[in-house]
Amino acid sequence: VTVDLLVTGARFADGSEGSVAISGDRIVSVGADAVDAADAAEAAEVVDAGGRLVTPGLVDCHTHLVFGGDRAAEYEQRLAGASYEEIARAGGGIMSTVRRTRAAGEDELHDAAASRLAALASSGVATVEIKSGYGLDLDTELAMLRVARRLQTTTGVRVVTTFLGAHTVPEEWAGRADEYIDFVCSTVLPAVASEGLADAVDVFCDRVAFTPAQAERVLRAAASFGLPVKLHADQLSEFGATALAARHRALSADHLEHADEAAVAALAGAGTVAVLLPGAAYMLADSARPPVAALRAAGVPMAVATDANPGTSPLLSLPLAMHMACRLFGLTPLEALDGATVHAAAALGLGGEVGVLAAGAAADLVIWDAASPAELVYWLGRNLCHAIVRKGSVVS
Ligand code: DI6
Ligand code: FE
Repeated sequence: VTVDLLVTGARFADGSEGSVAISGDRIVSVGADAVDAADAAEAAEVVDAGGRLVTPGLVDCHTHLVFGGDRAAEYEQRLAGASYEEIARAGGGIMSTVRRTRAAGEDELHDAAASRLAALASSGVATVEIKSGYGLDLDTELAMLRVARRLQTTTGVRVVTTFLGAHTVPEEWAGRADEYIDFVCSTVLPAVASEGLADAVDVFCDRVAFTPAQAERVLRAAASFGLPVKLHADQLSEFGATALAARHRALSADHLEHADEAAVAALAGAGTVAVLLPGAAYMLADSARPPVAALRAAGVPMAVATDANPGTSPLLSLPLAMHMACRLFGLTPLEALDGATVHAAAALGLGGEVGVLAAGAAADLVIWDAASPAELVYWLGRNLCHAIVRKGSVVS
């Protein structure tokens, strides 16, 4: 094979050393004997990592990056003691972002999201999932997903899209949640599916949003279009959502601050990834914690994501989310790194394609100004990316 890019002097997360050989946009070999001397001599470009930690490009498997406006004023109210749920019930919260998103043009949505995505990418993210859910009408939900798709072309970050039409009951459907679910299932989702705008479908299943019965209707509709599902599950209260995700063999069940042990066992049996979102627990100053010890004991893969959104997690650094997953939720540094790479890829149905350093995988990697996963999650608010390779090219 022709080696287009050879990264030498790499230290891997397990402490071993070696190189990564890349041909085109694919990794061709990894490790101590990544390439034979002849191929290495002919490599078009060689980058010496100098003993630095080299990991797969990070995968942020849960974000809401496309939205209008921001919620800094609400955050100020929360700092003064108002609760997230009080603000939401008074017409703020998700609905206030919905109003701003509906009022914004597609270009405006794109430009604001592109700047946030640039920040996330500079933190080491090569693959990002982006949800809709701030449109909650046909036109704006489609617009959000089109913007998300366009971001892949304009930023070079791989984008996976998720339809979250069931994020909250919009004000024009107040008191008619079941009818709104009908509309999502029979009008919006079919349009999303026929335009190929979503790679998966998600529902916010919690006491401020939709019941398990309502969520289940959306999950069934998604399955009828062949789309995989995931759930915002048991974030604010134990609501049966984690168990529902397992029953539907969801790709992931996300949040889980209030998930119980029986639900954890169900996740293990279903092969569903638990996505931990410490940024939201931090911003909400919520003391509830996902059942990490039970997840670990049951062998449920744990991903870590930013949940980047204007209300509960305006977090644009995945390494900072990894730091929080360790400090707040008790993950080990290696678990946090696996959570932002291999398990995050699985949560998107992209296992083997991204989030791993292995022959055949996408040639996305990060060279860190750190020697170990521990050092990566130790620094706070310092960008440790030394170099980023995406699709086989050094981008910074
Ligand atoms: N859970 C969350 O943390 C976000 N969405 C969700 O379903 C919050 C979204 C927001 O407040 O804008
Ligand atoms: Fe979320």
